[in-house]
Amino acid sequence: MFDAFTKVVSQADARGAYLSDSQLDALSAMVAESNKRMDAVNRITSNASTIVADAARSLFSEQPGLIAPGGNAYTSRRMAACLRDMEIILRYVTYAIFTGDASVLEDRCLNGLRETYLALGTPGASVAVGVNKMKDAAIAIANDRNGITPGDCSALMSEIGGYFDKAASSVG
Ligand code: PEB
Repeated sequence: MFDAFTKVVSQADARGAYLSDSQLDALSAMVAESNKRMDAVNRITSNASTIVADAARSLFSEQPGLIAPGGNAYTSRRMAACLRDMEIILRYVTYAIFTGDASVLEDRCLNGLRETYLALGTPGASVAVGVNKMKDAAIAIANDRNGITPGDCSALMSEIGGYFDKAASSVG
């Protein structure tokens, strides 16, 4: 598991090189902007259950077969597993945002997830739709300009979007 700093150290060490100017510049820009990152993590974390529940409701209304008899989210046990999975994915996305690196998400959550869903008969494409809905909700919450001094959050928002995209494409 890397964060933005250890990732760069590992890359430099693999070349036996000192940290390059561009690596130092990128990390110092990240540090300078880190309040935005922490605010985004805080906002998404404190709205996590709403993000999960709304995304699941919307997924089930678009794909009612999932909660009909025979559907992969039918019966409370499977519904609970489904909500839990979405919560797990969102939690690892918040870790990736916090560390500025996708490796925690990749290694601890997404690695083998497609195969798990194949084995369970869980439709990965539907999970991907749910993840995309969480992405839209999380970005809307993290990028909400109400009540704060608005700054340029575009790079951070696209980074956040990238983590959700990685999760969606690894199962969908
Ligand atoms: C991944 N999900 C399920 C299982 C596992 C995961 C390992 C099997 C064991 C269990 O049931 O608990 N676990 C999960 C995860 C990590 C982990 C992400 C990462 C660290 O450890 N069903 C649907 C929807 C979708 C869904 C499309 C969006 O119809 C999910 C939610 N996952 C779902 C369901 C099950 C499951 C298990 C319904 C139960 C399937 C079953 O038992 O038949």
